[in-house]
Amino acid sequence: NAGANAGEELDYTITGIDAGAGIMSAAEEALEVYDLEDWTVQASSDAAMTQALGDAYENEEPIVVTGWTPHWKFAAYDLKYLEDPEGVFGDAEDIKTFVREGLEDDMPEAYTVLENFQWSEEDMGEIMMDVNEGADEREAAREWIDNNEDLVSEWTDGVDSVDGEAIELVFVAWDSEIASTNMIGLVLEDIGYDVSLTPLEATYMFQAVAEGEADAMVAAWLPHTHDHLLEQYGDTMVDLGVNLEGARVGLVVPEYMDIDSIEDLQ
Ligand code: PBE
Repeated sequence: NAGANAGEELDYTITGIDAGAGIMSAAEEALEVYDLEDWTVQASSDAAMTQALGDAYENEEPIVVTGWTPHWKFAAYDLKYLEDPEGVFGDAEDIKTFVREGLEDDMPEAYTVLENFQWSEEDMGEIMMDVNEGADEREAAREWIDNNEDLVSEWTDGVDSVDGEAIELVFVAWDSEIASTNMIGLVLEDIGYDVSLTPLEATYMFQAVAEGEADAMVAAWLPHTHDHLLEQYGDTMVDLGVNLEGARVGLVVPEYMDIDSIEDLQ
């Protein structure tokens, strides 16, 4: 009967991730919208959240986490999104690519690759799953590239090689973004760039690109999750479009819990 008294059993705690993630502010908003004033969203990290989820799952204990797709946790465990009748977490999300102003002139080859970059949830999932099973991030990305030469060559088609120019990609250490950023970083490396990958908090990721301190990011979740960051920084970034369609965020619980909706947490 896991879930009927989920609140008490869980100490009215939702297991969250890094405080700067958009899903954390959405979860706080959900507590207000659904009158869950007894509940708190506990900040931690993607790694700590999935650890807590795995531990609870093994013991069939209740747990509510801030969850999103694509993410390997849905392949590893039977999970469900809690229904969100008030639409606090928005509908489908896209993951988008943004680059700094001037990149097109300074590094047209990288600009073209980043503009062309688009893959699917399954693609990203393959890298994430390998990393979750213990593979090194870079090696998992390399293997995916080797297995998907046709798709990758669509992104690099007609792009000239470069001679060791430095390019910096910023990201947040969410499992989804570790996968995408390592992968596209390697593609840029393969055409000759000297690539650095810098993990930051979400706000600083946007800020770095907006202020031209970093060159690009492939980690903007829109139209909902990062809308506040886009509003703040969007005017001085170049939007290179969607790199992954059909992402989603929400509150996620194991299938074995008896609740189906955020309203059931009341
Ligand atoms: N996420 C994964 C991010 C976007 C990517 C859902 C944790 C966020 O909430 O900001």
